[in-house]
Amino acid sequence: MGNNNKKIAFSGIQPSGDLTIGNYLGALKNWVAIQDDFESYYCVVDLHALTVRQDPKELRLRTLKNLAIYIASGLDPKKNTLFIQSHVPAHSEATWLLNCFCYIGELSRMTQYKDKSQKIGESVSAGLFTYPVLMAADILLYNTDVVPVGVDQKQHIELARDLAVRFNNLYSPTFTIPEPYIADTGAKIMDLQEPEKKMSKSADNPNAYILILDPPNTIKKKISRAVTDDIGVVRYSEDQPGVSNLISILSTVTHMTPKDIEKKYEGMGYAQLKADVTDALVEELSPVQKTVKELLEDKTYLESIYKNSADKANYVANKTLRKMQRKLGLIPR
Ligand code: ATP
Ligand code: LTN
Repeated sequence: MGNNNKKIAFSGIQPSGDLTIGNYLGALKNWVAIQDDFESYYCVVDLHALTVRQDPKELRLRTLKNLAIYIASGLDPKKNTLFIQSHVPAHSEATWLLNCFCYIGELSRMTQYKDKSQKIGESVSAGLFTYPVLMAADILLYNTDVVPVGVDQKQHIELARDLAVRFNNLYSPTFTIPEPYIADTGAKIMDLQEPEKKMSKSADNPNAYILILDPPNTIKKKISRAVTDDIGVVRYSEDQPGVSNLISILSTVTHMTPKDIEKKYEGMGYAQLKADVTDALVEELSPVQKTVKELLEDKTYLESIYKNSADKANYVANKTLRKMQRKLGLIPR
C-alpha cells in the first residue's frame, strides 16, 4: 500500500524498438485507465533493452521518445512517477542479490528467453538469460501490488512472485507479493503477417506491426496488407486468426464487443472491416502523435519529469534495497 491508501502499480516497456499498437493497446492504455486508482510507477526499462545489441544514439533517442509516448498516451506526470530505469541504481543492485536466489532451471523455462535465444543463435548474452531477475527487482523494489502488462509477461511476474515468497520465507516479510493485471481486451495483439504470433516491435518485417507513430497512409497500407483468409466471413474464431486480430484491434479501440462487430459486418467482406480498423486507429493515434512531436521539441520539460521522478523512485527503491542488504548480513555503511 502506498500513500493515500492506494495500492501500488508498476510497469515498464523496453526502448528496444519503436512502440507498436501491441504496446499501446496491451499496456499503455491500461496504465492510463487505472491511473486514478493506484499509486503508479512507469519506467522506461533501458537496462532491459541492453540485453540485445543497441545502437547508443538510437537508444538515447528512443528512451526519450518512449517517455514522450507515455505522457502523450494520457499518463499524467503529476499523478504517476514516470522515470528511466538506469537512473535508479538500486534496480541493478537488487538484481544481483535476487540472482543469488533464482535457479538456473527457473530461468531456462522462460518462454520469452527460449524464443529470443533461438532467434539470436550463439551470441545470446547472459543478460538475456537473467532478464526476468532484473524485472523482478523492478517490481519488488516498489512494494508493487499490481503489474499491468500484456499476457506474454505473466510468466515473468510469476517468477517475481516466487522470488519474493522465497526471500520472505528465508528471512522475514520483506516484499509485497505482486499480481499481474491483464485486461480482457488488447492483452494480445497479433502479428499482421503471421497472426499466430504476438505482434512485436522487434519483428523483421515492418508490415507485421503498426507503430504508434506510423502516419495514416502507412497504417492504411499495413492494414490493407494484413493477412486474412478466404472464408470471407467476419467472425471472431480460432480458425480465422487474422480476421480475429482485426476484430480485437477494433474492439479494443472502439469498446464494441467482438460479438457486436460480427453483427455489424454480417454479409460484408473484409474490405469494409479493414477500412474501419484503419480509421479507428488513425483517429486514436493522431492526437498521441501530435503531442509526442510537441514534447520532443521541449527536451527541458521531459528532463524535468524524469529527474523529479528519479528522485522519488530512488527514495522508495533504496529503502527496500537497504532492507534486503540488512537481512542478508551486509554491513550498512
Ligand atoms: P520486443 O519485441 O522488443 O521483445 P515487445 O514489443 O514484445 O518487445 P515489450 O517491451 O516486451 O514489447 O512489452 C512491453 C509491454 O507491452 C508488456 O506489458 C507487454 O505485455 C505489452 N505487449 C507487447 N506486445 C504486445 C502485444 N502484441 N499485445 C499486447 N500486449 C503487448
Ligand atoms: N519484460 C517486460 C518489460 C518490463 C516490465 C518490468 C514489465 C521490464 N520490467 C517490470 C512490468 C514490470 C516486457 O514487457 N518485455
